[in-house]
Amino acid sequence: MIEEVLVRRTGSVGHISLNRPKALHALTQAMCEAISAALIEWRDDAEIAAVILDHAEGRGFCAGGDVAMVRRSALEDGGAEGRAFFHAEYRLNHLLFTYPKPVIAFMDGVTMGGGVGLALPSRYRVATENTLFAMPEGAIGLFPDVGAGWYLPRLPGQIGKFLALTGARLDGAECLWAGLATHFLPSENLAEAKRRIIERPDAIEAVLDELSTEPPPARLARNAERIDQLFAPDTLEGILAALAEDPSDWAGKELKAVSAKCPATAKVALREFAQSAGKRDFAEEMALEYRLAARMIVRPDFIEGVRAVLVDKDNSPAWNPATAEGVTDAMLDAIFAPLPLQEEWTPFPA
Ligand code: QUE
Repeated sequence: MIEEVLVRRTGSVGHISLNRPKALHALTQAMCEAISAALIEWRDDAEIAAVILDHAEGRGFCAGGDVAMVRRSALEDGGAEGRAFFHAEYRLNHLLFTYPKPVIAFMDGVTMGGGVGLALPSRYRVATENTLFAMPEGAIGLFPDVGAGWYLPRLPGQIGKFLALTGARLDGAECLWAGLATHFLPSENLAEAKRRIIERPDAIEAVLDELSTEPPPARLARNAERIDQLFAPDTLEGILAALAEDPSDWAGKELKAVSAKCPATAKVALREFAQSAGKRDFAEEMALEYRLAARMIVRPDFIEGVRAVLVDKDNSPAWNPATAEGVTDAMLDAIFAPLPLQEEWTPFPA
């Protein structure tokens, strides 16, 4: 069997490469566990100074998680296998967030959902001309997870709400502008960057600075002002109304994007983000997101969303509730409620 994660050490640098090219390196539970095991081993290994996180062959850094499996699990075992996957994935996200050594993530291609959860907690996040970044969960009736409730509300202005509600895809220049990436390198410089990092793991920042180039202008910067205006309302209804009242083509296009996404996902995201400021630490965020995942994967919207996007690929999901008004506070209360104590998410022991 070809290993879905390649793990090796070169000198004093640990090197983890996602290697599931047929699925754009979307994460499985086994991949999350293999990455976590390597990171835990290297955390306490005095000879390891830094960790490189990239993908092996083919396109894409990481397209997300194995949501087709999660859907099957929801249909066949009440979501047990799906919850086990998210538990393992969120432990990995938290391990990266709290990791004491520098991790350099190379976002050289599709970086969505689960890939975002690997890249954003990494100290150095390298975008390229191939980077395609998104939190697209609204298209499948899931919710912005893998720590999105921590990162997105901390982006400038209303960019985080914009990304969550529209599923907008950002390129590498936009990722750098928004602070999602720390560096922009042409992909032709990546092999040299990794070689020099392995040679000088004490000089990562200098290596990346030196091999960086000026990115093209970020489209997102031009739209930031209207994003901050139109996505300012606290409610989904308010944002939809603001977009509908704006006569520009841009607002019309974004209104269509938001309206096509799952209304329950959007309202879960808004409540998740509103609670973010009150979080003391990232573990608290992941415990909340695990509750949300446990509830969302067994809702009909998730079954339907994955069907429409990944199974039948007709891209015409029928959401239920179909409108913002249909998603009530009582539904959200049930989705956000604590799990029974033994079922709550916990991080790896420190
Ligand atoms: C929205 C999503 C996901 C998505 C598409 C969306 C997602 C995800 C994948 C994905 C893509 C390719 C694969 C795979 C999964 O697509 O979360 O296993 O091979 O993981 O529109 O949220």
